[in-house]
Amino acid sequence: EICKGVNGLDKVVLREVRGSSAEVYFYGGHVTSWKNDHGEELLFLSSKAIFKPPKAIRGGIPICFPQFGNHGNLEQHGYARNRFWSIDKDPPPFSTVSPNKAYIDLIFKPNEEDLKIWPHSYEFRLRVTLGPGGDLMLTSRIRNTDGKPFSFTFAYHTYLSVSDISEVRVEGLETLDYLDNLKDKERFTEQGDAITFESEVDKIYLATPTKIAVIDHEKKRTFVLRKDGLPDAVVWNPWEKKAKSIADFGDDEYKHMLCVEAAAVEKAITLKPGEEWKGRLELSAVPSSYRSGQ
Ligand code: TA6
Repeated sequence: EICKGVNGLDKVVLREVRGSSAEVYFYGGHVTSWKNDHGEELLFLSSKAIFKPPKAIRGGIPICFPQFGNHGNLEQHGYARNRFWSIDKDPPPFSTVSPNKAYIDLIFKPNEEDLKIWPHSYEFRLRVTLGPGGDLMLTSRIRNTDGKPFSFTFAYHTYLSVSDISEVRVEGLETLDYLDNLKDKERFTEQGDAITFESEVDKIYLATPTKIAVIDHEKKRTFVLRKDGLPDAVVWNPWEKKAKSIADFGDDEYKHMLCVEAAAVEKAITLKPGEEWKGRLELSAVPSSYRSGQ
């Protein structure tokens, strides 16, 4: 249902019969909550998140579009997360939704101000779906409604909630190449076993598999990210010093979050007039008996 969220900003609450839920703010098309059927919050949201446009909400799943990062002429991560979206009343047929799922269709189109900073017109449709088992799915469809081609980079900047970052392991990115954002985007190759965390990490993994597992040892919980149309994956934890320098990040909150972001960064996506791109992210949280190899 549609209701008032923080600071009176409108949000949509999706509920699923077995008790799982999700919340999406019209501001930014921003998922800020995803709870399992025990009511446990699975996404990280900073206690200092500022729900006040034009500042992006710190946590949940910010949408980075039309640019990921700051290597372009736009502000960091583009502007889709800093705009108000609306309900998409006549979405083109989606092939992927069965009736027993709770979902909302949002749409964003640039206004003349937006066109001044990024001179391309498009329609960005976002469907957020809560599946029968409590899985959370985000499907973005971006159509070029301009007279000329354009290119963009993209990320679902997902903040996962973890009990203790030093007890978290990521499987699925072993041996892959990555660009290290902390070393001027220099290219390296990841070592051969699961990734663990003991300091700041800001890496853009390239040509990643469709499935990535994030294992929270303490909670005996594994997040499984499945993605489509998004070849890269960004892994970010600011650690203590960087977190302290971010105003809307609580001092020790870095211990309880990990960003694993399904993204298209290394190679920008180009759309010809009339063409549409689709980028899907599916999140599930399963008991840790799960092995990513399955
Ligand atoms: O996704 C990692 C990253 O690019 C980091 O470099 C850090 O800047 C993070 O995004 C947060 O960016 P934001 O603009 O949301 O503060």
